Amino acid sequence: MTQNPTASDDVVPTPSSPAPDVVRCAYMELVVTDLKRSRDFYVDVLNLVVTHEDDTTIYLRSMEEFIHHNLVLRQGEQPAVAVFSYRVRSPEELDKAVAFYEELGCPVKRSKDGFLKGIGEAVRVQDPLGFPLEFFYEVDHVERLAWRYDLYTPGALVRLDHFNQVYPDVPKAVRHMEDLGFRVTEDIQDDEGTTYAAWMRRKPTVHDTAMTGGAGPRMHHVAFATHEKHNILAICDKLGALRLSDHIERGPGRHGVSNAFYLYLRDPDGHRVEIYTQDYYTGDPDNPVVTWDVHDNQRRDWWGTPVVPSWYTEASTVLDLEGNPVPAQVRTDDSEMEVTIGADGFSYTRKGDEDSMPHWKLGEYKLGHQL
Ligand code: XXG
Ligand code: FE2
Ligand code: CA
Repeated sequence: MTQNPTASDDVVPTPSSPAPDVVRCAYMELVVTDLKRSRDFYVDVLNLVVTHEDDTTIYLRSMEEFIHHNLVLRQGEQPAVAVFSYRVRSPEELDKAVAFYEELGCPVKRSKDGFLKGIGEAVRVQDPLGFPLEFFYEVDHVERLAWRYDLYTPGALVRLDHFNQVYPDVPKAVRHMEDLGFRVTEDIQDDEGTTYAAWMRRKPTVHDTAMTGGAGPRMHHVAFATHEKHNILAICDKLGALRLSDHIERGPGRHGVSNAFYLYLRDPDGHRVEIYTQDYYTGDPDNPVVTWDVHDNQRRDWWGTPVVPSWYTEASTVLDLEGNPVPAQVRTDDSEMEVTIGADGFSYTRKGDEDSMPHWKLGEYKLGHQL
């Protein structure tokens, strides 16, 4: 890892070219090291639907998706993320994407036939933060399985909900994503003005992507939505029944941020997948931003359940447009884990009563910290 020069005075310039009109996060392309094992996890355990597969690549979708895929698994040597892909509002938006990123001096590739099966003309860039992004409009439509209750399983995944990215300088990343047309819905800060994480949207939910402070650029997780909380519990029960409970990293629980019910899993390569349900509508132009205090012990879990250290520290490598790993820069601002867990940090349940954390819960934090 290289050292991040200065976290705060480093700003990505705002391009004079208009940003492409992004509709929503559409799919992620994951590099996996054992395609068969990953297929077992995503198809046999999580019941994603196979749109197409060959010896090297599996194209998957959730039950309510009508575009060709919302997750791609590609066989490779090292686990990584090849692309975070966004759908744009019209084919013309691709010209805007090219101009926007070329003005920023970013690597840009455009393909008339698309980079992957099922996707038409597309633009891929390595954005100024180092993340590989794709923009496309044209896409094959496939059967939307929303009415196929004969195929539904108790833990059915219905939509791709969001991405989550790790980056050392969250304000820099947020400012750049705002230039791309994203709006902040929630964030986590402290009284000194340090930002630890931020959630940003294009579609009218809490987010299409979020920035989590940490060594990056890396991919924190990809999240699929279920209809109901009980679907998430069914996934936990199934993992237990299959003696695969070690794939559960955090949860189930209720988030403070986003108000959603959640579960985090790790796939066979360690890629983190969140199962998520019931956040709220954010589409009004004056949707209020919710800012959480980093010391509020209910911000990341509404029930105050401690966040496991791996959730803060581990994330997936991202690739540049040539397929090479992008080196991660360390965060120089305070780390959220350090300011909230253990001897130097603190969390409160009731503000003004900062010593209120019961001793057994503090013990749990410290134990977690040492692991
Ligand atoms: O989607 C999310 C998350 O980014 O995965 C994490 C919503 C909320 C949270 S948090 O852990 O901050 O409650
Ligand atoms: Fe998430
Ligand atoms: Ca809710």
